[in-house]
Amino acid sequence: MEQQKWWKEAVVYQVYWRSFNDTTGNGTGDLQGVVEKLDYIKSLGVDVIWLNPFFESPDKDNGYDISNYYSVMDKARDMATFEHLLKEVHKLDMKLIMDLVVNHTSDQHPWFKESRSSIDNPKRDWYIWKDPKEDGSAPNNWRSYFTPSTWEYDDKTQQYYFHSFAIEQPDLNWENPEVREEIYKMMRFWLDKGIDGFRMDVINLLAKVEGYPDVEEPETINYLGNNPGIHNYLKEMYKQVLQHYDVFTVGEIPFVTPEDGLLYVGEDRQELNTLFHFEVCDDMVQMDLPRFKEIQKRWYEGMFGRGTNSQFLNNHDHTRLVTRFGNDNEYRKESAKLLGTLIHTLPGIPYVFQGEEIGMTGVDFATIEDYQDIAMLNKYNEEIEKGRAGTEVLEELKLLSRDNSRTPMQWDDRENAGFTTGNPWIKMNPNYSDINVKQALDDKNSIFYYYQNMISLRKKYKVFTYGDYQPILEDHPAIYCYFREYEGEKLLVVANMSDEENVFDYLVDTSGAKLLLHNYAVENDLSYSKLNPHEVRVYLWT
Ligand code: TEU
Repeated sequence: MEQQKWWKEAVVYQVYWRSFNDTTGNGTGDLQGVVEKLDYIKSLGVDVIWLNPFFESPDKDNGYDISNYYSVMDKARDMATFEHLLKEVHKLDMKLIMDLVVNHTSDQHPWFKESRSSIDNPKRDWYIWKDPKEDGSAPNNWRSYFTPSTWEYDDKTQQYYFHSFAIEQPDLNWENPEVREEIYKMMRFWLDKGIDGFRMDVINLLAKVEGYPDVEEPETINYLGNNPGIHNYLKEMYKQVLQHYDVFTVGEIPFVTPEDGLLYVGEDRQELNTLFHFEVCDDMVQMDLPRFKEIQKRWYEGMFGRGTNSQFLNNHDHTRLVTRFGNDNEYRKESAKLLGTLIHTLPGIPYVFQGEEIGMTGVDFATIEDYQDIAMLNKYNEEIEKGRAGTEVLEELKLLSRDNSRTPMQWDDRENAGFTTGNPWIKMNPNYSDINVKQALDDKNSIFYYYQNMISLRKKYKVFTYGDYQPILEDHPAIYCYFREYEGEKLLVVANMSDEENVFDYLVDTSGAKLLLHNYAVENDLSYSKLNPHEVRVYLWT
């Protein structure tokens, strides 16, 4: 019988604070802005807030380039405000997890400044330095997430340093025990302040491929992570830090199969509690239902009862779900409710990205100048340097641009949607006059109230959390349908993921069941009935 844990029954709300609520008028959200919206977050029924990085940083990659782990970025405000936020979160009986970004630091971090100052500096080995090849070129042909090469040459010491992301984000050398001890000390500093856990940034990139050999296909970048030695580091981190606190950890774990995934979160592994895998968000550009079903089934079979998965379809790196995986136009509300229902009824811990609960959409800025994300701008420049036309490259990069989910939160229809009285750090999505929290709270049929009700049902019935997973109509190209069962509770989820009507050609007696959730008025019995475009229904037998 699966062990019950508080975090297994949690629903997590992700707050990208710089785009959430600005209380100073400087155009960037801040931690005080989160404090002022805690009642709103609480009213949704969520349990845990995941706060993106707010540490001191030159902000080249929106805080994922940290220059001081012990202080709060001015834009976010200060340590006192963070401590106040944490206290207020706990007062509302919620929990707060923060981002742990320890695969790399900023190149402005004093550790790196020391490391690059000279070959024999005591901190040289805190980062990864290699000599050039005989012809002066980079040590190997690896590509990084954000640049054509993972290597940046340093004129002063005539060596290359390694970076899995931007050149401003040099990777720490986790082989060095001093580095690991320093990170564990930092983790204890924040845990002793009372935080409830960590979302761990690309945590399976810490171990590198021995010898850094050239690879056949640099474009895949999967050589960056899931390498031998990673589990030694995570076991040590658990032993040295995590086991001493009642905390929740979720690892961002790219490039893994369910079997690999279990090595990170298996209940007997003493490493992490849960993970984000990226078979959907990294590898499936738009909704491909047969593939989505296959991924969900394989991860369920690979993990169920032994490790805990997560369910998400967007975050600060991945385009808003209704735009990428649904229909953000004529069926925006229905589609948003349907996709939300999948996230909250499929096996795993559900994540809500700020604005998802009101059906915010991706954005279509006119020019490259409107985009801010270093990953997109780097890719744009790389393609331009190849001689390609700007307009063509821009169109190509728009759908998956990370800025799609980073436009400011839409609170109401005032100027700048009530996000700021200043000039927003990134342009607003012009549809905020129609799509905003005020409008959603005034509409009893809104996506907000659907999410609120769904989350309360998830709290009431344990089958949502601990139920098994029995897919049916597995070959249907447009209808996604599955049962979940747990201790006498049985759920049936039926979703028509198409702009067209589809017939539910399957016999199921729903007479004894309760219709828990639906996004259309239901006039007919389910069996062999016509489902409307993007219609979803959830039935429960007890
Ligand atoms: O993201 C890593 C990243 O690039 C994700 O977009 C990707 O989907 C995932 O790793 C699977 O490959 C993290 C942060 O979320 C992102 O914002 C940072 O830019 C990046 O790490 C570097 O810290």
